[in-house]
Amino acid sequence: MNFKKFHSDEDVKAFAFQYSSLSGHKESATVTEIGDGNINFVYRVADKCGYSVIVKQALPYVRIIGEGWPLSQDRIRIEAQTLQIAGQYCPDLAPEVYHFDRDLCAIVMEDIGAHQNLRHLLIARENLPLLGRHLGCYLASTLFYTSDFFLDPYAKKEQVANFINPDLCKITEDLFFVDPYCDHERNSINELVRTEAEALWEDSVLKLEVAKLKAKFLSQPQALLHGDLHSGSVFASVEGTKIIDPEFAFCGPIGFDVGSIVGNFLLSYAGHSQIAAVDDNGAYQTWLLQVINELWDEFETCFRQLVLEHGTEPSLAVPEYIDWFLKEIFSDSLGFAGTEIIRRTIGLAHVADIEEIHDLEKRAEAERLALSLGRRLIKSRYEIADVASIL
Ligand code: SR1
Ligand code: MG
Repeated sequence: MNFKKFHSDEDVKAFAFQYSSLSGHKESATVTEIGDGNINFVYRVADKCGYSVIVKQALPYVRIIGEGWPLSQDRIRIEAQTLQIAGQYCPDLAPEVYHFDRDLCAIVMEDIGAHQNLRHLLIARENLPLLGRHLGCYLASTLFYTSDFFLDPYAKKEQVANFINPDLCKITEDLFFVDPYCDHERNSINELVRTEAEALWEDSVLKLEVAKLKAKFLSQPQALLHGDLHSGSVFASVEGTKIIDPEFAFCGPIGFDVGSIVGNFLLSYAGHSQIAAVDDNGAYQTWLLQVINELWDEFETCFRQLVLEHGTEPSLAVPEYIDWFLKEIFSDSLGFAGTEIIRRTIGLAHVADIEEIHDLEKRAEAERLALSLGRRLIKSRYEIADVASIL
């Protein structure tokens, strides 16, 4: 394979110093590889004054697998441009991109070091008072401003073309909608829940609903999605929230982004159902549900307001249409949340919220809850009228 790779810390430093405000001698700067994701290489470069930036490089394969799983490097261009669009509409909620280099397939961006990985925060039962509202606001803004409600029809079609992302979409198409519904070799199934997994493979009503959701994913370019909005793509603190890592971005169904993150809160809920070390009488689980409630409420209110105040397409700004549209998005979100929950429980990529339960029987209980929640969300998504009904 012919590609450019940072071969040493010196290469990473040179790139970071050239395209950021790092100062002082390069020699005294430090480079730490901090990537814990599946796909890319991520470094923090810090100068002597304590200022730091993040460098991310995409190689033409999946990091954790190697050259045996090739992947288009165009994903990093897609990530840089998606971050820039998010930065335009919600500057406080996305890291700033300082430079994107097509040749090196690398980005230099703001270090959001004061924030921590949301998945770890949820496992540690941290309360984040602004989280739900921030996520709802991010979703409403990024999805409204990249949809037909706002963009001129020519610009919208250009956007669809610019964010064609076949390799990354194919990962989602397989891992979300195919593997968990059959005995696929990529699946990773706790033997204690094999019977429950097999029950899903036999459930033809469920498979029909999953097919409908997949068809939406394949053919409904409603807006530019983040495309992989799980709790590892969110960094948070008590004061702030940053959404990172949109390399799976493409124009798709809005409910996919909303549902992915809602699914992750419910996975955390399932995990906490079995962690008895801290007996809080379910208070943390109640907080997780409250976050989902706030997220949806903020998303709905904000999206509606954006359509009414900034919508450019009069035929879509009809109040009854907006009501209908948001109802559809709600049902889609529940369905996609269900697919995220199921694929993270018996598919390839599991989540620490459940995987870190060391007692195998307890882990299996959490997995059973996740599978039944996921199944119910997918099958009953049109009967669930509002967030209160899920809660
Ligand atoms: C091989 S990629 C597995 C998962 O990691 C990414 O973050 C996406 O969620 C993908 O499905
Ligand atoms: Mg990622």
